[in-house]
Amino acid sequence: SVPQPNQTPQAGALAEALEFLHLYHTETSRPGLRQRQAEAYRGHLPLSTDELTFGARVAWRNSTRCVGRLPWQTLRVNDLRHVTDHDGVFTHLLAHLRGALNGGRILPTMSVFGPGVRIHNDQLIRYAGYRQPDGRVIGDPRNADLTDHLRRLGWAGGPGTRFDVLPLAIEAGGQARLFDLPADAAHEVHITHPTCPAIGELGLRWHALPVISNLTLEVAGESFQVAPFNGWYLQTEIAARNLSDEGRYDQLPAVAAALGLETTSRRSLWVDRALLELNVAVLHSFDQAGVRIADHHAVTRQFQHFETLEARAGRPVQGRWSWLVPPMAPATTPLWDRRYDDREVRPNFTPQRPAWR
Ligand code: NRG
Repeated sequence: SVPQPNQTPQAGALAEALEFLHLYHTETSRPGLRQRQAEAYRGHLPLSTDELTFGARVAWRNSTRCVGRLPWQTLRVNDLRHVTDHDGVFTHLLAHLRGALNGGRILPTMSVFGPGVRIHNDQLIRYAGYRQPDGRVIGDPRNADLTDHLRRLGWAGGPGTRFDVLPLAIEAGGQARLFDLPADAAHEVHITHPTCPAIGELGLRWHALPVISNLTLEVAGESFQVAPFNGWYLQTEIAARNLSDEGRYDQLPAVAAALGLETTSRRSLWVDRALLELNVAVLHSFDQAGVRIADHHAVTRQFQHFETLEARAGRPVQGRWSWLVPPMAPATTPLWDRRYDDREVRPNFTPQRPAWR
């Protein structure tokens, strides 16, 4: 039986460990629950690789903000808890990036590193945002603070384009070092449109892999601060937000001009037309490049299927509606009329404060 958690953090961690072991042994039908729980009571619970892998997959399954949870059981986990030095971490991150890209047939992957390591970048692949004297930013304004930070760490800066890939700042033993990503590890897709060449001439691009590196993996009362993971993009993330938001690349006016739209009044819906064609362009470009990407119609239907499978397994699904519903044509997707319980359950991912703030 599971003890009542009391107020101390250790007791909370113990209760979480016991609960996790129960979940793991129930869902996987592996023997040995009693023995593992006894070990947890004695305060000695290094998770096995199999337990860690299961915990990471369930953390994905429990991610209330993720609409792409259907393939949660396919997550590959690299157990690198023994890796705690700069060069070792970088070498394994390169292997992660290349293995996860898999020639475009992206494989959901996580790499879990050992204690004392931090990655200062919030995603492994990020574009620089260079602040100009007049306050404008060349590149991705979202990464302007990170870019300033990397400069303070000694980065000389890139060529100064809108799409300069930032180096990684890897911290180990309290010391941060910078590592440049080779082009093949930061694979990119050039954005073209199937029928409007002028959109292709805007010089837009995006990287193939979203590798989130600022969430702590919480499993069995343990916190893994460096557990970068990726799935594949949903086109709205790139086309309806990163390239479109006024505080990001702000490309809708340029796309509208490429389309030859009259932009004097928003009432002409030029914003919507440009947004739609940019979404078409991103899907087209990733498809042409052979890089896996989801679209909001398919992924929301897959999410419904995930809900059906979870109900069949007797498990409730938690979700945050505002994150699950896409920022394109939301009412045309099956999630529009739904309501979700937004409770956070463990195992899960928790946001962390940047190591450098
Ligand atoms: N919107 C962010 C990425 C967030 C996570 N999205 C994923 N995750 N698809 C962006 O860079 O646009 N994933 O693990 O696949």
